[in-house]
Amino acid sequence: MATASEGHVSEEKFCKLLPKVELHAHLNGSISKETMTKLLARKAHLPQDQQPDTQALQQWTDIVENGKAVSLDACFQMFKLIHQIVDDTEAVAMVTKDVVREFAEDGVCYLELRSTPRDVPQTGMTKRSYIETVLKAIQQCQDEGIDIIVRFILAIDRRNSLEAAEETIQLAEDYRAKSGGVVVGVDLSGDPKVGDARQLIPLLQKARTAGLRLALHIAEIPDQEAESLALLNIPTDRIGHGTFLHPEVGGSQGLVAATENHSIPLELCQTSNFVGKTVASFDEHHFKYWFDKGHPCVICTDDKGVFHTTLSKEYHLAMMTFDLSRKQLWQLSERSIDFIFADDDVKQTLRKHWTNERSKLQL
Ligand code: 6MZ
Repeated sequence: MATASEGHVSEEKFCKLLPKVELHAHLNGSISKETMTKLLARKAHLPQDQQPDTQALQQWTDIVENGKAVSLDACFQMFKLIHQIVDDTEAVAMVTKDVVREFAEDGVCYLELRSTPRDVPQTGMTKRSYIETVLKAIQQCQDEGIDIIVRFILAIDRRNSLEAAEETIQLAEDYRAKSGGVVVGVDLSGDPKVGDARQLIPLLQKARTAGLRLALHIAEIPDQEAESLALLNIPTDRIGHGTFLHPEVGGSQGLVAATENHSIPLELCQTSNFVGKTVASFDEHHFKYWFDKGHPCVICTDDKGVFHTTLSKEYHLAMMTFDLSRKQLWQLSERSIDFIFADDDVKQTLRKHWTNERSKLQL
């Protein structure tokens, strides 16, 4: 795990040295520029009409690097493009190892990666080989001494069928046992404009009863009151985004009450929401609403590659936007340990590490 050095350091450096927990990171959204270059090189031999749209990738990168907002629809176009490039187990292995290493280099001590298992018949990749490749890559990172604890969440894409969701949950149950607890839960994500997640509720309840934890995207866009309420009341174990839960942005007191009654932590991704244009400016981010209430908030990246961010940058952004002290950032990162899906032994290990690091940061 990253070790803090002593002395007076800049706020940026402090955020990097701060031991951190990342709970909302989509594998294929987290691909760095360096890894993307390697992935594109693997496709260079293809005939022109089968080449990935590098121009679209470049345009996106230019816009996001300049700090501009785009749209949520454009984000989903990017994922489509990335999936065309990450289409075999060799690519999945490379991506997983690079992403884990990069989070570790950013001072992340515990990472929950989530990803949607995919079949690609042309390359022979199956959902099972996809999952096994990710698990093997995580193990290899550990064998190589990369100092980070990693857990894996299988994602359901809301675009896909009920049968596909059922299969993912079955796979999660299966690999939870086979992986010795590395697979910890199920995510529900994908384009929030597509489908109605209420049809998935019996399946999600069954998954939870089987011991899987739920990290569900809820209220990422406005006007989803009934769906959001139903997902909150399963209850979900964590909320992805929750941008439109509170009344000030068109949510409702009922949604806030459900979130508070079940004490459900929110995974908050500032840059993602700004670039996706679901929040108009950083200071209007719903972090403030929930943080001011003292409600559990976890700062996360969402898609560090697509949104050109890091977890350190997200902490720094919160610090600057909401005028948080170093001590408050510390408390945010330390409290995040309470909301991880790994077992109590891992929580104890992390808490000890935080205690050891604290004095080095002069807090
Ligand atoms: C909803 C998102 C997302 O699964 O192939 N994903 N779903 N909202 C978001 N906010 C921007 N960002 C990423 O990673 C890419 C997939 O994660 C989900 C989408 O389903 C996307 O296709 P994996 O590793």
